[in-house]
Amino acid sequence: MKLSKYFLPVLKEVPAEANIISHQLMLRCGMIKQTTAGIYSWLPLGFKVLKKIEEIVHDEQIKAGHIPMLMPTIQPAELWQESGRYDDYGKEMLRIQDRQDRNYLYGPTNEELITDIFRSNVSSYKDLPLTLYHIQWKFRDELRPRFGVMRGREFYMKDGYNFDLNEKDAINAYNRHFVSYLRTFNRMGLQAIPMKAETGPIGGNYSHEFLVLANTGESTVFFDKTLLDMDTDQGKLNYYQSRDIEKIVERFTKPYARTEDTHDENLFMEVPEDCRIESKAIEVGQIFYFGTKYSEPMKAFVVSPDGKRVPVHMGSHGIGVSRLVGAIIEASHDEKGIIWPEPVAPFFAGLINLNYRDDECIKVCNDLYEELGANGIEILYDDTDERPGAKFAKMDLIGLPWQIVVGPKGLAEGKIELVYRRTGAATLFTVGEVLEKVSTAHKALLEA
Ligand code: 5CA
Repeated sequence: MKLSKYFLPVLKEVPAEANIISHQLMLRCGMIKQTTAGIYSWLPLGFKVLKKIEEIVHDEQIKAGHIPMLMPTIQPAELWQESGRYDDYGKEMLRIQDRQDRNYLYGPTNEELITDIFRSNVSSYKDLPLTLYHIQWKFRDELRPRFGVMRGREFYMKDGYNFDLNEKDAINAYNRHFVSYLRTFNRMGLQAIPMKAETGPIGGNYSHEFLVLANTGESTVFFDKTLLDMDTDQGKLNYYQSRDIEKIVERFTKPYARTEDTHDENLFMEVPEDCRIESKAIEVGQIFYFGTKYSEPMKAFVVSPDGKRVPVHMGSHGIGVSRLVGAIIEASHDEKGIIWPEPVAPFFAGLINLNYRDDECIKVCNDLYEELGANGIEILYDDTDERPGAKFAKMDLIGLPWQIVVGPKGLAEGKIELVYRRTGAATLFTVGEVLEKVSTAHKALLEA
């Protein structure tokens, strides 16, 4: 993409309404624009990151054997009256009437809708286990929307729902989600720690939240430091070897780790003092097992192997896809701007032409742009007539993993500069060497 043809409305000033770094950086980089309180437009750069995160979420869900689909944002009130949540959910639910005065709502979550789809189509244990998921916009009329996309009113969420014959199978599904979530966040460069959590308006018996440590986080967490040293990339897995998956869950749930709501000071005191950590954190995902809470009132029954009609056991599993954009920035930035982990970076490299009037610079930049592009590498080429200082500052701000800098002085010696944004390390190479280094780094990313 040539910057002269792109839409990247970078702001010079720190916007007054933003008081945490991720929100400031997202506004300054022209990633989002607030439409009204807690509702944002995703501008091209932000939209690219959102889609990269979404792709990783899909990939790991499909690897775990879960099936993607898409449900609507608007749901009929009747389904929520059946489960009893239409009245329970309170003011966070946005209620809507159509021209015939029929009641609808903008979905804050989808347990009822998916249970309705299930009961209309599945009636035998032979069709289980089944896990369906979608990634769709949600609306919750939060009392205090704040911190940009971190606590929006409209937000993008992955929500998955498992249907199983009994509690044991449903716990296997819970464990699959647990392990797939560890991997999902790991692939985005995040260390998300699973912690025992309260179930809130979703209800149920067990729940874990996945939290990324950050002093701007809204949750308070208490945990054993040894969790920070545990590797969340589990290598190749067979998700249907239930015992193997369960062992991973056991390993991660053994050390003390709880959110404020479930915190037990006496148990926490049993953790050696130098391992006790209390911190602020951002909740990026949550999983629930709630048995027959929805299937019983909504009559989602299957015929069991011994011929009885039994309500299915269910759980639901969410990832805050839009919140993750903010969480990743909170975890990965410096005083100059964002430092994108490669798998979610909007472009793999930025290309800076220091003299837009110099024929040789233009030719080298165009050749690099064409050749890297032909190798499937996304490049943002700053071909504008801005001054070099402004170009450097902009590239640092938007934080692409690599920067390629082409200027007349270097070219006179046959060299251009390659900068690694995370460390700031800058080295002079020939054009051929830069092509090779960037292509090799990109290949490593694809193979990871
Ligand atoms: N039905 C269940 C699981 S699908 C559910 O709704 N879970 S949840 O309430 O925990 O939401 C799932 C994830 O969505 C959260 O972990 C959080 O990362 C994200 N989320 C929740 N509320 C917001 C919000 N107001 N703004 C941005 N992300 C949010």
